[in-house]
Formats: sequence, structure tokens, C-alpha cells
Amino acid sequence: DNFGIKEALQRLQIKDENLGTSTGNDWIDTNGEYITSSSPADGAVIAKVQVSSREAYEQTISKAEDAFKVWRKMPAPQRGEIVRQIGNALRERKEDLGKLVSYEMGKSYQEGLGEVQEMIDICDFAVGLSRQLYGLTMHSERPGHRMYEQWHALGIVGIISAFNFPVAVWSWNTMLAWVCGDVCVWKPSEKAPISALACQHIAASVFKANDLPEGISSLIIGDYKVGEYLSHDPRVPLVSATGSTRMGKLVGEAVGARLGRSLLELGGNNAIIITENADLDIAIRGALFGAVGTCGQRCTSTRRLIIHESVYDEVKNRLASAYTKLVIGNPLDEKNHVGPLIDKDAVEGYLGAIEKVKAEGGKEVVAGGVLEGEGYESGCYVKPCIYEAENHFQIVQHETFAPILYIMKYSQLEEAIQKHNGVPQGLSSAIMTTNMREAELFLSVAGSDCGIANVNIGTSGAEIGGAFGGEKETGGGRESGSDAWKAYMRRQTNTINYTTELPLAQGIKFDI
Ligand code: UN1
Repeated sequence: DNFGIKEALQRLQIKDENLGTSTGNDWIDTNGEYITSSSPADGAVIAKVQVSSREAYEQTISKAEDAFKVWRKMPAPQRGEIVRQIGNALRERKEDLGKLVSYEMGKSYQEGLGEVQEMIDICDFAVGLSRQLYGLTMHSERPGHRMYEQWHALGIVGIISAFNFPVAVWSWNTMLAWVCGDVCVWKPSEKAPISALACQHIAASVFKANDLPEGISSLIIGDYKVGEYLSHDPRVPLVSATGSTRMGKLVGEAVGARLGRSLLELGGNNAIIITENADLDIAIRGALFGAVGTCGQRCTSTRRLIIHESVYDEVKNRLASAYTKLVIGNPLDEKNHVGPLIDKDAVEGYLGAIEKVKAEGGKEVVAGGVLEGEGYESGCYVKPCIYEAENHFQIVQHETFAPILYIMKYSQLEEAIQKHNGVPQGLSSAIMTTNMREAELFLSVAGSDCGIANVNIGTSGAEIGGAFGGEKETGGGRESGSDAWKAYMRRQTNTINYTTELPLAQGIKFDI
């Protein structure tokens, strides 16, 4: 029965055929076409979902505008209470939702559970945040004047998310946006829309139980054309987009052309520097999970290892031997370490990258290939592989969303850092060293140029408490923890005069 996925789908209110446009508890029928979501685990159809139309989008936006007028006036801690209830609803459905994510996306069940845990964590974070949306006070230069700043809700937040974290990315955005007083319209990846339907049901049930209006949590389904409704719409002051750099440039340009705000969290090309002072047991475990976890389909996946020449052969051999122990198969079966790629297009991308690295002179350390035979019928299972490569190779400069690891040698740390930063992307990074000078140089302004820089842990698996995102082609946006909430609000500076005089700032005299 495929690990109880049928029952999980029922409990998550997923039918064989589902509408795809929702303002919460109301679902809009467009009478239009459906997309079919199949599992890369076994190739079976999970469910169908209807694509949103322009008219349905208009209805959604108008409900969202109405809802914003109510929601923004509710005190932030009360909005936090709603998010607390959503967190509890997610706790109740953690196994079901984790299973669906695993089945629809292909990540291991453990990682599916981990993804739902990230949602629960951001709910907890947002609940606390709802009492802390702090602004500063300033001292006015004028007597009898008071100055301060306050943060107001922004309006409708559009969320475009990717297939690889089909539910957590939505939650990092919505839970913050909701406590900030915004309403959200979500366009999930058309490659994992069923997981999104499940989230919408969970959130909508909480809004309903609290007698809140439709339009606080909305869902639209479709490909990039539906995403364009959001990026071109001046009624959507913020579009938060997670996915490829190609997609991010299109969204950023469209939103920028109307001077809206975009929050972009795009591709990475994450590397680990392994120095001669590394604890190699930790370095190898960190690199292994970073490179093959989620079958290499995290934006934080480890793509490059930059290894000191004195430990190069040992790292290479130990990693190669660890790769032989990887068990690849159905992600719902907990004995397997690595599941499938998302679809056959991704398999093509993986095979193409292997061709390219070979053509550019890369040397095979662990061979890749598509798996065939029993259990691999979906055609999406591939072997994680390792190539010795040069940092300047075109294919190494490019993010391939697959378990291909490029390894290279260095002799001086400065040179390693140069290689490390010598790619167009700047998301996550790590150094493996027990030497304090090496670690601090890597974390200094002359070190890693990424949004995330770690010491003695891998590049993936960031906690929600920190701001998540990166520089350069990664897009510059920050989601999740720290003060990332500020992107979801508008800042207002207020000056109040409580005297009978009217002095002008900068000492300007203007008397008549
Ligand atoms: C992503 O791949 O888009 O740091 C997000 C990590 C996860 C999030 C990844 N917490 O690997």
C-alpha cells in the first residue's frame, strides 16, 4: 500500500481531482484544464489539480484586498495566536504531510518530516515575533518633539515557491507575513502542487475555526504564466520568489519595473573548504549529506569541495567509499538514503551535466548513471557521483540540481577562498577546520561572500532562527529568522510636536 500514502492523502483532504484556486475555505472552479501530479518515487499519479485562470486570480485578489482591511487591524499578538494554532495543526498532521512531501517530491521520509518540522519551528518563531515587531525611537533635534518609527502591514504578499521545499518555503513567508498583518497569495511549483493543497486545507481550517474572513490565505495553481499575474500586479506590493536564478531574474525585473518589492531566494553553488586542519570524520559526513541529501536538490546542497592538497587523496578515497554504501530507492522506505530526482527533465539535466564535465576535462571519481530495474520504474533514480574538476569549468560555474559533486585541490587558504567565491552564486558555504585562524579568516569580510557561512557543519540544513538567503545571483533576499520580517512590513517615521511652538528642522527661519 506504499507506506500508507493513500490514507495520508485522505486525512489531508486530497481527492483524485481537486480545484486549485482557493481563498481559504472557498474553492473557485474555473472549468479549465487540470495538471496531474505524479510521484517520482513510483511514477504513479497522486492527484489532479485545476489550473487557475485570470478571472479566478482577479476574484482571489479582490478577496485578499477585503481581508487585508480586517486582518491588519487585528492586534499582532492575536494574529500570532492564529499562527500558534496553525503550528499545532501542523504538529497533528506532521507524519501525513511529511509523507506526502516525500512521495510527491521524492525526498526521504526523514527529510519530509524535517521539512514539516521547519514549518512548526517558524510558527513558534512567528508567535514570539508577534509581540516584538520593534521599531526604534530617536531623539528629535527640536525641543518638545518626539520621534519614533513604527512598522505597518504591507498588504498582499505573493509567494512563488519551488518544488524542492514544497511546503516549508511557503511557511517561512506566510507565518511571518501573517503576524506582520499581511495577507498571502501562494503560487506553488506546478511540480508539487498537491503538497500545497494540503497546506491550504490545514491553514484554512484554522482561519475558519476562528471566524476569520476568506482571503487571508489564498492559493493559485499553474506554471510561470500564473506567477506572472503576481509579479506584474501593482496590488501586490511584495513578491517573494524561491527557485532558479532564471525565474528570479524574470520576477525581479517585472516587480522592479513597477517599483514593487521582491524578495529573491535563488540558486546556490555551495562549497566546503576542507583544510589540512579539518576533523576529517566530520568533514566527510558533512560533505556527504550536503551533496546527496534530497538527491542534491536543495538550494543549499554541496556542489563543490575545495580540499587541501595534503588531505586530498584521503578525503577523495573516503568519500568514494562512503558513496558505495548509499542505498538508493523509494524515499518512503526508511532503509534508503537517497530518493529520486523530481522528474525526467531533471534526469536529463543530470546526464547533460555529466557529459559536460567530462567534455571539459573532468575526471570521474564515482560514476553516475540512471538506475533501472525493480523499484526504479519511474526512471527518476540516479547515482550520486563525484568528478575532479576545475573551478572555472562552465559546468562547475552552473548550478545543476542533482547529486553531482565537483572536487578540487588547493595549497594556500587565500587561493581556496578565491575559488570558493569565484562563482556567480552566493548562498551557503562552509569551512572544515579546527584551526581558529582559518575559521575566522573564512568568516571575515575577506572570507566567504555568501549569505550563510558555517564552520564544521555542512552547507545545507540551516535553522529557521537565522536569516536565510544569499548574495550575487542568489538574489539578495532574506527569509525566515533574525529580522527578515522587516521585508514584509512598511516602515513609517513619525515626528510629534507637543508644544505651542513650530520650530523647523535644520534651524531654518521662516517668520512672517
Ligand atoms: C531550499 O533548498 O530552497 O538549509 C531551502 C536548508 C533548508 C532549506 C533549504 N533549511 O537546507
